[in-house]
Amino acid sequence: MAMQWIRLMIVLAVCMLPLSVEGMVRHYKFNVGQRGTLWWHAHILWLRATVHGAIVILPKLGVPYPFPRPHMEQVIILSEWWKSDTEAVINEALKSGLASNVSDAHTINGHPGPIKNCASQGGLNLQVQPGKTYLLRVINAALNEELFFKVAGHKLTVVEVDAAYTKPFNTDTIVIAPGQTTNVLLKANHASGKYLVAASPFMDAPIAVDNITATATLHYTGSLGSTITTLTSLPPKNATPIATTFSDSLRSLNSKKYPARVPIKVDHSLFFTVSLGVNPCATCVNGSRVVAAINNVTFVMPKISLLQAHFFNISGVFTDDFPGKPPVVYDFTGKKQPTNFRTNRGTRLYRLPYNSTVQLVLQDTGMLTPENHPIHLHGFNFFVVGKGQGNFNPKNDTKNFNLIDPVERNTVGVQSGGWTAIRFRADNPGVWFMHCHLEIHTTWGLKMAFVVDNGKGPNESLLPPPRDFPKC
Ligand SMILES: *[C@@H]1O[C@H](CO)[C@@H](O)[C@H](O)[C@H]1NC(C)=O
Ligand SMILES: *[C@@H]1O[C@H](CO)[C@@H](O)[C@H](O)[C@H]1NC(C)=O
Ligand SMILES: *[C@@H]1O[C@H](CO)[C@@H](O)[C@H](O)[C@H]1NC(C)=O
Ligand SMILES: *[C@@H]1O[C@H](CO)[C@@H](O)[C@H](O)[C@H]1NC(C)=O
Ligand SMILES: *[C@@H]1O[C@H](CO)[C@@H](O)[C@H](O)[C@H]1NC(C)=O
Ligand SMILES: *[C@@H]1O[C@H](CO)[C@@H](O)[C@H](O)[C@H]1NC(C)=O
Ligand SMILES: *[C@@H]1O[C@H](CO)[C@@H](O)[C@H](O)[C@H]1NC(C)=O
Ligand SMILES: *[C@@H]1O[C@H](CO)[C@@H](O)[C@H](O)[C@H]1NC(C)=O
Ligand SMILES: [Cu+2]
Repeated sequence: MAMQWIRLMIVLAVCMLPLSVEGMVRHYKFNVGQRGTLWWHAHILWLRATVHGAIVILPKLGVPYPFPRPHMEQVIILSEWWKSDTEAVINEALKSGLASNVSDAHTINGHPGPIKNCASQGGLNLQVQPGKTYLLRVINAALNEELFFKVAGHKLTVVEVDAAYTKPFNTDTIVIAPGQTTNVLLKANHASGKYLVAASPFMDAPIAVDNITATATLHYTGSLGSTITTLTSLPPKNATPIATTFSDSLRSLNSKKYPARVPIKVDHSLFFTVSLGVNPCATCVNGSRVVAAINNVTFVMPKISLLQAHFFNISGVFTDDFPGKPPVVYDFTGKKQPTNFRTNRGTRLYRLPYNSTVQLVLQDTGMLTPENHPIHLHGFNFFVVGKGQGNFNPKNDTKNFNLIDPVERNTVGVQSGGWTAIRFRADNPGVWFMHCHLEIHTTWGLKMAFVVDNGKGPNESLLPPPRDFPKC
């Protein structure tokens, strides 16, 4: 619960930086209810391009991993290199109403690896010993790009995503969206040598991406030669089958010790379309601007925080009438899209009673273009109970939901021209954003929030803000 105010304080601290807080130190206290790899990042403007880092939460002392203990662990943060100030990039895009520029390179732990027109010789050089197993904690911190991640000559065993254990499975390639984390075991099963590590973009819509592959090295101790084993192939950027196979392989561990507590009874059954759109804009290049929306609502950021408005009962900041269904039903993923791409603008939230259960079907549409959207929910983990191509069919698709061992996570890709169904229990009171983790889409309004009411007594209620909470 305290997490709510912590997030808000970080946001406020960042928004006040240019004014007066330079040099100020804040201390945050919170209980950690999870373990695994998570990350922290700025949530206003495009500051998270550089304001981010890993949070590694180890199991309780004496509690082993549910997989063989790795010899060593390594955090791997995938991100982007921008020659321009990212604020200039998004401001330029908002002024023109068009898509933003893409980054200039990708990075692995801050380095792109040797690329054209870049003097950087440094880069991650992961030292390994033959026969040993390593745990890589991979985080995608990029603003706008989903990534493939591979290591030449080695299989990766996925054991955890978004700080939830998975049934282990082997893969050549992991697919990771902004916001997601993936822990993999890597067995150093060669005697010697150097092997290429690579991160390259995944985009299966006709949308520009930064197509520069970031590289690093896996280096067997004592291998002196300069030859490096490269990858025989990198996935093409539109390698949908690789992405689908990867996401279809993910399952909760669902062991006795780590059960998957999937809500079986659903209190709120919601259906949200996830779309791009176009609204008029007199000063924009085309007389219009590209926007994005959930159920045709382009989210408008309020002037004061939603959590403050909720806690202090400040009226006029938001309404709690977010539509639980699309206002117009059509063939969402069909060729024939509405000719009118306009959206409504609003600061509308969906209200949930404490401890109620939610089933949410996220449906991509073909407005402007179908596209993969990594949707992130704050405040809760959810279970991905189903997914598919085309339009969600309640009769046929619900029957095939996995309610036994669906993957548990906090960010899930809604595939291009398809749907994804998630379930969660609203047992964390407060106001919680749900948004596309592609920063450009969030900026365009692809977000909404749930307001979760208090339950009974202090344990089920939102904590008050700390006394020294800065007032904006
Ligand atoms: C975006 O890209 C265009 C074309 O390369 C360039 O002219 C412009 O300066 C870039 N904008 C920013 C903010 O870097
Ligand atoms: C990468 O993108 C640039 C600019 O969009 C394009 O000119 C180039 O051909 C692309 N390269 C590859 C390997 O796809
Ligand atoms: C908007 O303007 C850009 C750049 O001038 C152009 O490429 C694009 O086709 C235009 N889009 C629409 C919907 O008019
Ligand atoms: C806000 O309204 C609720 C419900 O009426 C009330 O219980 C609560 O005390 C109010 N909070 C504040 C800070 O006024
Ligand atoms: C979305 O809302 C706009 C503005 O009210 C309307 O013109 C448009 O038809 C709506 N589109 C859909 C798909 O609901
Ligand atoms: C939430 O609901 C579940 C299922 O109805 C129940 O078992 C659990 O005790 C409830 N939790 C709280 C904190 O009320
Ligand atoms: C649903 O399933 C039934 C029977 O399995 C099948 O006849 C029907 O075509 C399916 N409908 C859709 C929309 O897929
Ligand atoms: C609140 O939680 C604490 C710690 O979990 C527990 O000791 C206490 O009994 C709970 N109080 C109520 C009213 O449930
Ligand atoms: Cu998106």
